Amino acid sequence: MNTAVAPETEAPTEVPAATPEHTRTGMSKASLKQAYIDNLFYIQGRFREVATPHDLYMAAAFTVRDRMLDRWVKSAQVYKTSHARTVCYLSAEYLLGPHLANNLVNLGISEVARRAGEELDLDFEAILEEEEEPGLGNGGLGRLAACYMDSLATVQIPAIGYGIRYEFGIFDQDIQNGWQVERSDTWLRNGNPWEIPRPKISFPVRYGGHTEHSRDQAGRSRVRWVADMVVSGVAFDTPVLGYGVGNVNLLRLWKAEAPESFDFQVFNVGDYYGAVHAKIEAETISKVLYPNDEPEAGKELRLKQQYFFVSCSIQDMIRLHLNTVGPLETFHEKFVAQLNDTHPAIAVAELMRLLMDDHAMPWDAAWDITRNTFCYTNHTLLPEALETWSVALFERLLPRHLEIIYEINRRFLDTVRVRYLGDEARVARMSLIDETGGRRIRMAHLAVVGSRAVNGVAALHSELIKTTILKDFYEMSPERFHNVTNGVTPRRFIVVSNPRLAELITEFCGHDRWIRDLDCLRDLEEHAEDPALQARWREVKTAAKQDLALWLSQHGGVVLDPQTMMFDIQAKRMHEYKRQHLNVLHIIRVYQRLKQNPNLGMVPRAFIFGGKAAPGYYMAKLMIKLINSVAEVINNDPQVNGFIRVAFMADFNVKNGQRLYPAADLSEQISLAGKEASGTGNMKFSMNGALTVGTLDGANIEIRDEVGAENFFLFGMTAEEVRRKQAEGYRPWDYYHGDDELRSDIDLVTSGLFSHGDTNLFRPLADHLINQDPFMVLADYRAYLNCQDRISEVYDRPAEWDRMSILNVARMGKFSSDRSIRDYAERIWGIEPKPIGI
Ligand code: F58
Repeated sequence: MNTAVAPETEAPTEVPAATPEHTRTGMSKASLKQAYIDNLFYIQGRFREVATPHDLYMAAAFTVRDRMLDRWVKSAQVYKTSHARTVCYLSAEYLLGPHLANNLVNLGISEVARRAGEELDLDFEAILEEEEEPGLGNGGLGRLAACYMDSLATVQIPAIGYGIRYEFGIFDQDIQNGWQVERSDTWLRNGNPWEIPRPKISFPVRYGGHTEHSRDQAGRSRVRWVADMVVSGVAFDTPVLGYGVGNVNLLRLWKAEAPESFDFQVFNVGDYYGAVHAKIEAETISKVLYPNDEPEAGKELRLKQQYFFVSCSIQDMIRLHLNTVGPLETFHEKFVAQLNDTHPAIAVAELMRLLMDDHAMPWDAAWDITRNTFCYTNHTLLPEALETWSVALFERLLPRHLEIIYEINRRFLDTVRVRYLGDEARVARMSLIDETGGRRIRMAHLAVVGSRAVNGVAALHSELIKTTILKDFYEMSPERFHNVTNGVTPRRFIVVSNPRLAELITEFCGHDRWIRDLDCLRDLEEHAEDPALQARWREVKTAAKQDLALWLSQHGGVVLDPQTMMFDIQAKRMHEYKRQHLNVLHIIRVYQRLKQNPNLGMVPRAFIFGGKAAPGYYMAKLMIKLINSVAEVINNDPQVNGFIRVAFMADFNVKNGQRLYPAADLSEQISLAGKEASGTGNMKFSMNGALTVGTLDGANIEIRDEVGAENFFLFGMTAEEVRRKQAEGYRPWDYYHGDDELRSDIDLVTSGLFSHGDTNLFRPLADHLINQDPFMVLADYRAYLNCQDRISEVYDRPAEWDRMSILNVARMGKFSSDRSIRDYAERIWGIEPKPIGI
């Protein structure tokens, strides 16, 4: 059954509806106008003349939300009555980005809404700009969850995304004197029109205390957990509409509150401050997102957050199941729960606890259900990013879960012993408890043992998992290991962020099917050498560069020339493994070449960076300072600034990313091979016609396979070469001493040129490179430079560049998150689409 709507070009037009439309659901221009005026008046309580920009935005948001609600209710009804198997995506992070433009696209009413806005004399762009984005994530992992929510709805898979409604999302980044300064993100300050609070959907979540073991009348062992703290998790629901379909899924985020009764109890005995304190302590749990891109070792609040949202979510799933399908014995037939990294891995113990302690199920039955419910996605190989929690903290916070984990471990290790007789070293390696040093719980092991399937996020990553961090588990049950290469949603990352490109693609493909079937972009291939398309392609790119240049000049003051300059962009979290400093060394080399030969005749380049550093990550913050310091010198040096300029875009988030991707000529994906699990920025840039300079890391490998090696600028060591070099003993100082240009570039960093004479400021960075260089910047430096020279040569041949750019876009079908979700649905979840018509 094809339930997709007609393409947007055929979407409701200005033809008056035959029967009068409802102002809350009608899609005609007249209905939208009336709805907007009504919402401004009846919801915001304003008439046009006194409305603030925020009022104007809220009225638009409610107008759009109304149009999603009937589809939402219909979806919920169909899912419920058909007992549809449902995916529950458990993720501590959702980096959603602004909703309004995206929902307009998915409803198919962007154009008609724009025209309605014009007739109401509204500044459509200003309204879109007004939206505060929910930044409930750190980076790739959180953004992936958001892309997957869009695709789940679009490919019509019944799904619930569960997470935390952080009051403060990822910090806003300011740049002051070249340094990152963090400001708290107050995204809820003016209200959030997209969410619906559900005060009646609330669950108690307990912490601390002790357990009591007994036997019931039938002689079965029973456990009672007597906790010493309880908070309530309250549901806040956001509808997630698929593109061109009637399916609306649910994003359910939990807010922590003090349970009312608890409050009064304390108050009644006269301890007013105690009651207030308890309330604050409870509400702290969903207060703030941890802004780190590695796990926060030992932070009690972080573990409380994880358990908080997991417990609410599993209780909610049990409630839904008991309300619809019935006995808990079939729980795993109704639900599959995907663990987005180990942050929700405590769910394994929580489901066991609820089934056994609250629903009196015996261990084996409970384990069978649990093991068949969960699937686990790993997102990192970095050893320091593998989450562990001290047994002592667990014992204090979650004593019952610790008992369950011990029992899971005891039973699991017995099977290991039987399988590998006498191999106690293997038993120790596979244990859920790390006994080396202080005793710690290995959350990845808990996730693997408690799951039916395990997957990595790109082909290389999934292979490396099997040979490194989860080798023993792979050897024991290879059939449970999978790969699902990440993807990104083309709705947000092409249609919303690059409407000119979207229009051009539609024109040359002759259809807009590509928006929901990205493989259709292949239809562009035959036009790759067509001068007509190439000319238009270049116009679109230049226009996007103009937009970005204008924005940057207004926010930070750097002036870039979009006509002559290649826009060379690296935008992602600041991290040594991502090697922003390798990029900086190239800039310094070009700078030195220009200083030595001002008549070099090079391709002018704008080097643009964006990315946040974890607030406590000193080296990453120093890299930001270095970029800004190099920018200051170069941008103010008239001898070179006609050829090169450097810009750091402050506050790289989803909204700002949407300004960058369309404007890039060159996308920097230069992590050390074997370190970036997948990367998804690489896909967003390439989808927007940027060519990639990249290593054979993460999904870069698959991008190169798809677009063709001749359309990708490859450099650097392979993961295997990296491994070998590390095994041989890597000596960065050999590179430093063996390459005059490299030495001179690093020496310039510490010369004081970029630090007003201070030769110490960047010393830690340079010393670290020369002495340790854990991410082998020096080993890849020369290859990177040579590759950059080739890139400049090709950029000088516009027809060739344009052809490569068109082919990149044409061959990006694989990297739609729709494909990823279909992979999960078919190969891991065993779920069929449940189409809902419009
Ligand atoms: C990222 N991980 C990977 N973690 O680094 C990236 O290669 C991959 O494309 C992406 O996941 C999606 O699979 C990532 O973003 C985090 O941000 C965590 C936040 C919480 C603490 C641990 C890291």
